[in-house]
Amino acid sequence: MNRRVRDAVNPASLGVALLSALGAVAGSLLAIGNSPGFVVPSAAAIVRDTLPDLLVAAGIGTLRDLAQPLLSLGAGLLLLAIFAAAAIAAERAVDGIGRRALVTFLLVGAVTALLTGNTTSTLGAALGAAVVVAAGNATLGAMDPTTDRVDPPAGRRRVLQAGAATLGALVFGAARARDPAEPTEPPDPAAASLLSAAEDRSLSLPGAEGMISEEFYTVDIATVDPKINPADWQLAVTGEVEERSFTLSELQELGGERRFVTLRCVSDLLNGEKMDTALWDGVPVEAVLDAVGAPESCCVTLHAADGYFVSFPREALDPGLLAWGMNGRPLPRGHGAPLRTLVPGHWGETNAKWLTEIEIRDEPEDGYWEQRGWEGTGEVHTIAKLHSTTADDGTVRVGGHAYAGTRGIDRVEVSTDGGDSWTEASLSETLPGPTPLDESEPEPTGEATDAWRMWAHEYEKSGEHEVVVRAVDGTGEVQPEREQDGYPSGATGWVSKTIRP
Ligand SMILES: Nc1nc2c(c(=O)[nH]1)N[C@H]1C(S)=C(S)[C@@H](COP(=O)(O)O)O[C@H]1N2
Ligand SMILES: [Mo]
Repeated sequence: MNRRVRDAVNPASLGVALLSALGAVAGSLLAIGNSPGFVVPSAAAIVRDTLPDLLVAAGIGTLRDLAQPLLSLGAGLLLLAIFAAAAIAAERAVDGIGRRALVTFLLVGAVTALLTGNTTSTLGAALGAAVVVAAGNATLGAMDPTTDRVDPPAGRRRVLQAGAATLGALVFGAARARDPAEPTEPPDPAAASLLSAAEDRSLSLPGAEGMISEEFYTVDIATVDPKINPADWQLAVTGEVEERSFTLSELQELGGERRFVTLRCVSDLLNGEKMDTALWDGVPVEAVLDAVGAPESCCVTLHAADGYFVSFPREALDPGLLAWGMNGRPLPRGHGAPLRTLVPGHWGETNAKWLTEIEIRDEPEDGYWEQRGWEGTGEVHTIAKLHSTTADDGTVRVGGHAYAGTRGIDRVEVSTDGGDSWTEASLSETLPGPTPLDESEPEPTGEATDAWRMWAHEYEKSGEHEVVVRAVDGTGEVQPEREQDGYPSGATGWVSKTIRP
């Protein structure tokens, strides 16, 4: 072929290159599914970890729930550019279908291998790109070798053929990415009876969930959640201890416990929605640490399969639970399957999901978020949220949830005049305390010590007015009034709302 044809990056070449880049992404998805080995989340994780820490913290702070989709989009576009450049390089370097496809295969494969470290994903991406390049070059022979420009019909045909191949890869890739729905077998009967006890204690508040969250929030650094086969998984206890690993069934043999526990993210807005409650099945941390004879230590670092790690005082972890079940069913992938940590009374970030290692330490260190300026390993602040307001014929009813970690909620106070006078709200009963897992007729001991309560207050008022709400914790301490943003150590202040009945 004439050299000038080869050197020009004409629209057809560019089109085929972009399509083959899409083919690479689709091929990786087809090969490995929407798991961390997929090339897009791998690239997103690298971008995230390359960005300066403070930028990540600030980004999460201002973009909130958009931060991760934007990161994935940016990483995806970057990848398309790199893969397209590989296809263009192949086209300029060599002639012929087979050789162009092979060079594309090698270049795209090398990039994907570097990014993902995953053979299956690499083969998928390389094949996806190569097949599209082959399709896009299949009509080259029909081009007139005596002219020195690309024949437009041939160019269009190239793009069409490449497009057909890409479409195929995309359709199959997308089908592969669809997660099989989590199993929805009925919950374990003993758990079901506890859940219905919790339901009975819920106050019926329009706009607010009951005592058990139907939609439990998720927060994590993983653009795509780890997908762990429990059979291939072990929990290692390491550090200042006789090191040892446990399979899931070994942990389950140490004895199980079922607890109602509330989690709240340190990044939750004052009246936000990142606070939820579930019934969790697991083994008390102490049973595991006793089994390895862990000596006393100041600190622990928890490590997880998504590269997350968090470090905090040992005394916070000891009363915790390592959970494999949620609401009477296996722990969902999004909440950390096969095993997650539940740390009583501390911010959400200490509750490592996809837990792989408990490191017993003699020295404190910074975890993933602390390296990025957050101070989210301590005890939760006391909070009363206002999520439900109903007004009917001059009768107003307000309500929501209140949580103070292991300090418990003593009472919730409501002001309907902007904070001048206060009345005590009615409170839901506390949730039942822990039960042994092997009991079919659970007899809870006492009450849940790390779970929220619901509050409600009804009053008569017609004009516009300001409702303010504050909780008092079990030690008698009033929820702090001083207003503070979530970053770096959790939002504070009193929730208030203007009501026009
Ligand atoms: N492995 C892992 N565990 C993690 C995180 C994470 O990014 N990776 N995020 C933490 C944060 S910040 C919070 S608030 C809780 C949220 O738990 P949930 O997603 O089950 O609600 O998980 C914690 N555990
Ligand atoms: Mo969090």
